[in-house]
Amino acid sequence: EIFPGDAKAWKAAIAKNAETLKKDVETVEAQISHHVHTTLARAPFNVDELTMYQAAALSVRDRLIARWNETQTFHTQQRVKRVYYLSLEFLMGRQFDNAMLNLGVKKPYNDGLKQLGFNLEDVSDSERDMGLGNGGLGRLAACYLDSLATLDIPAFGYTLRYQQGIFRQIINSNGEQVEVPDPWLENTNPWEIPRLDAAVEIRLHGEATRGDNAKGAGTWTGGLEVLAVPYDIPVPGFGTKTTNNIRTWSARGKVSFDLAKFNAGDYEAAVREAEEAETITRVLYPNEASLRHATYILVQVELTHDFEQNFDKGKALRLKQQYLWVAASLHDICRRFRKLREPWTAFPDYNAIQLNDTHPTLAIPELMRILVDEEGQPWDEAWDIVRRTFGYTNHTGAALMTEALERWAVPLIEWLLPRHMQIIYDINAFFLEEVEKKFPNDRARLARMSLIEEGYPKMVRMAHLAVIGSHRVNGVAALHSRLVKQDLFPDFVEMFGQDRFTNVTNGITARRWLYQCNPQLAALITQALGTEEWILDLDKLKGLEKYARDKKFQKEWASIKQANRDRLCEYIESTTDVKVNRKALIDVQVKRIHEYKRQSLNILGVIFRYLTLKKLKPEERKRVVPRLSVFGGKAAPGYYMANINAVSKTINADKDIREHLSVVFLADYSVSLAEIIIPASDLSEHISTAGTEASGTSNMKFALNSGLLIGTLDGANIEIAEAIGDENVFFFGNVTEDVPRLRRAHQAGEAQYPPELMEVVDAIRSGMFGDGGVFEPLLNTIFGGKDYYLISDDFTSYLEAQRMVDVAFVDQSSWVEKTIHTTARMGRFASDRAVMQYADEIWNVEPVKIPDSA
Ligand code: B1N
Repeated sequence: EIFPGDAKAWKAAIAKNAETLKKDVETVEAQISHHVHTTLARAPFNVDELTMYQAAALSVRDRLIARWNETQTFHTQQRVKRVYYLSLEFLMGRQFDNAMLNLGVKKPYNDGLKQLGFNLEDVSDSERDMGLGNGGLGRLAACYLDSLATLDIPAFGYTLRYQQGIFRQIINSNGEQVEVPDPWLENTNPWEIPRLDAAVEIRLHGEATRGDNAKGAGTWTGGLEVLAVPYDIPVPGFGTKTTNNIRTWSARGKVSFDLAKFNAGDYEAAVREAEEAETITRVLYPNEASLRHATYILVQVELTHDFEQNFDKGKALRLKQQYLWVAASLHDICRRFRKLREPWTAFPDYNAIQLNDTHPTLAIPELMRILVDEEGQPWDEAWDIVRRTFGYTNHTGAALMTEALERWAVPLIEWLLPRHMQIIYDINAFFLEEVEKKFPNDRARLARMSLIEEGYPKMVRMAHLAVIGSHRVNGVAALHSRLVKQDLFPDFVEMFGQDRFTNVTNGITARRWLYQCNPQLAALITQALGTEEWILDLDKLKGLEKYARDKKFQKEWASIKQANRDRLCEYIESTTDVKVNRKALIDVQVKRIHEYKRQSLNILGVIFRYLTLKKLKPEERKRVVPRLSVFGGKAAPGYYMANINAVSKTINADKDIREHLSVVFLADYSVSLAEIIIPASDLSEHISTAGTEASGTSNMKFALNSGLLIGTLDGANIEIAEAIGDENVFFFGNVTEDVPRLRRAHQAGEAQYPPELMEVVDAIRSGMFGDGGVFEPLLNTIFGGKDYYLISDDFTSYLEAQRMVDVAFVDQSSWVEKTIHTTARMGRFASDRAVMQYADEIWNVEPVKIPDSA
């Protein structure tokens, strides 16, 4: 037994306490009122919805923690192998509704709150999104954590606890984006448990030495020590006891913990140092592209060792973030491993670490440093342990690759992490020896494969380090994984063989993205299938196929879509000044705003539709399917996007057209806004230039919620169409293989611009949408002699695909049939499937059921 003191007393106390976790309404009410009165110190007359949310959330948290404790205790006792998912972003959204559903307590909370005079939905609306991510990559991490817990796989997520998550987006009166800070921690966060006692010391800068032989132990001393403080977020599985953990690290100055060193003279310097440390986790980087650009600023500065002066500060801070996170996480993992008292060669039998893109690649030299310098392991054995431990997922769209791959300046790494730079050089030297052995006298190949890119300054290619330090590299959709091998790492495929590279197509959790966000549709599905099993086995949706042509079922299906549409329209009317036609086809494009995703193609298409409608007589217009175009998404700060709002302003103000076409831009797209938009969509746009969107995951969410897709042959669109049938997807545009030829044609000045596009451009230039200047940046990307993303090449086929949508929508019964088939065939895009594939093919881990008695 593991209890201190009297085990019998402990067990009785635990049993007594367990009564406070019972699921009946009375217990729930008692627990809520306990938190209102005690934890939050409020009297009943002084209770508002926010207080009620906090109290209810804290009582749900109590339930989570109880399960979390049982899970962690059992995992430790059973010495299980754990998965560690290292992701710089976890875009969790709201937790309250999700936690209640996964725990199976939504009904008593609903009833309990009602009896206490509150409405569950209004109370839920007080929760702020946990916005610790930018977009697809961060949300994927959140879906995977949900699946890992649901599948009973022991797992930890590791990330940073940013004080400011992704910025809040406001649209000003010029239609431009204004970024304002996201104060998500302002009301305190009931979902996290601070572990102030478990802080980890992290060294930065300092001096390093190499060992006395090429593979010997080195040292790293001096420099600055900062603290990483863990805050844990429990992640409950659906319908299972397993409750995994996301450990988020918060940077702190060390001085405030070390008063002895604190003499009066040093006070200000000490405070400044603490400030500097805390800056590390102050804010989430809102995009990668601006960082890439910053890489080149260094080329122009004179190189001295005073990097705080000369190096781009933002850039250095990002590297500090990456290192603090990786070092704290590995420290944690190694501490847990040491308790097992196993030899280090057994490390990969207990730990699988997944690198979510190259952001955590410093984990590779850091684990080498721990093994060789601190644990005295021989270099070659350490390298073998490292490779067996890590897996690397690449998320980079192929056509962007060369510029989008992460690289760090050697002088910057030398300045911040001198020992790691030595280790990287040594890894590189031994690696290039191997390459030379296998491909003798091939200098060009050595230069291509080297971890170091020559230049001024030299750069470390993080993707190469991630590839050689992992036993498996995967892309995130079939097409993307093929391009990763062909275009990105062909030399590494030759070196290590095909088997080192694989595909795991992304997936989404049906708990959040159907069961939670679309309760009416979920209820109809359960009723039709006679069971809720589909929530855990999404392939069961296949059973809906037999109702696809059933008129009564179609009617119920369509009326749920209408209810979801109404809800979105109410949201639009309450947050914008646009009045919308409730019968309009809702055509949505919501995702990060980025040139390669081509919101521009969509908006130019909207203008073409407008011009076409203007040419029709009123009675002819009535025969055209009415449309509501919805846009949403955050842009990188400084990226110009006001043109969407300029178009919407003109169109929505046109009384003749209003009923047939309206355009809205919804500000501040987020996970919780997605939960309103996605169930309401009839059509969604996934229209990136072929070969640029690694996968996309919102395409899966829309299809699962019975929306049809218009898209290019890119990312996961291809596999979705394979699953649900080509006849149910509106494909258009050039394919990946065409892209290089078309780009060359633009560069050679041989490209043709279609007349429909010229008509749209003429309308813009006429001032129809206000000052044409708003559109100049957009038009320059198309006509400036490159059209890199091939807007002009895909425009005609895009319009044709949109015409097909109109034709299909007119026949409502056949449209609804398509949407039923779509939902029914989406099973393979469950994150449960994706996670099982990682577990079998990359991590080699097994589910561990937490027993009831644990
Ligand atoms: O990852 C998603 C994919 O579905 C998307 O297609 C892909 O664009 C996205 C640096 C990224 N790739 N790279 C990033 C995010 C933040 C950052 O700082 C890169 N995100 C993606 C999931 O696989």
